[in-house]
Amino acid sequence: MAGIQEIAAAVENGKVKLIEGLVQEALDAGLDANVILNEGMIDVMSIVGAKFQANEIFVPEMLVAAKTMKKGVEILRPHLTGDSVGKNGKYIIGTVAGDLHDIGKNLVALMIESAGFEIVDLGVDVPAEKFVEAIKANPDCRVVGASALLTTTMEALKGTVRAIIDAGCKDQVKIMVGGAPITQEFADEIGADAYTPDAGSAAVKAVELAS
Ligand code: B1M
Repeated sequence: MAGIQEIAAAVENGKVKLIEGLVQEALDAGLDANVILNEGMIDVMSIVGAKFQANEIFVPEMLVAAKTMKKGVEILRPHLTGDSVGKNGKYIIGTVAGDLHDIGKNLVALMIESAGFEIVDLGVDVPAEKFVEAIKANPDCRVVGASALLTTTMEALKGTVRAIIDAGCKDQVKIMVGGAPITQEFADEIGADAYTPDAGSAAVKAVELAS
């Protein structure tokens, strides 16, 4: 039976071909999907990041670990989402301009979907104007989320919030921000309505802001 440690090792070492089978085996054996996600995948990405910072691995290894995690999350997806999709309206989400990281953004989207939202995912490297266009094209959307993973893209996050405010969209939507370098202080400084540190708390906050 595949346990958390095998899954964690597969993600860390980028075993893309093995991950789906390992995750399925763990689920079949009764392991909780949230435990697999948190301990077998999210925690491992911190280890991968630390190894990258220490020059023990490089971008290709980081990329293949990310790909492996994404494949694993797809197997977990049906076990993490509920069946109430859309009851809280739409939620627009994207990673800001210049930033290609999407694992965290995708997890936030997954949790928010499971909290009853229909997700409009703009993807990665999203210019501020695209957020504004999407908000205007979806008048039934009441919450928008923007993610930034690099200290260098925190400015783009600031620009995104500014663009949404300047376009007069604040009567329609509340703005949520997040990502590893983001803090409550920064969120307040740039005029966002909410900051949450992780996907679970983002889903709780989204429901609160939509109601
Ligand atoms: Co990059 N990378 N990366 N990377 N990468 C980091 C972020 C880094 C911390 C690694 C390190 O040095 N330790 C570092 C940033 C340093 C800094 O800015 N201070 C870094 C760097 C430097 C880079 C490059 C510049 C490397 C290079 O090319 N020399 C480059 C930049 C590319 C670009 O974006 N322009 C780069 C590239 C990449 C890959 C493409 C190889 C790959 C991304 C693949 C992908 O996402 N599809 C990658 C990866 C995998 C990482 C690490 C290892 C893992 C990121 C991750 O997925 N974490 C990362 C190290 C780390 O995070 N420790 C690192 C797991 C994920 C679940 O967590 O994304 O934080 P996270 O999301 C969390 C919360 O932040 C929060 O909830 C999520 C789930 O709980 N959250 C929100 C996120 N968005 C939210 C939105 C919300 C609310 C909460 O509301 C809307």
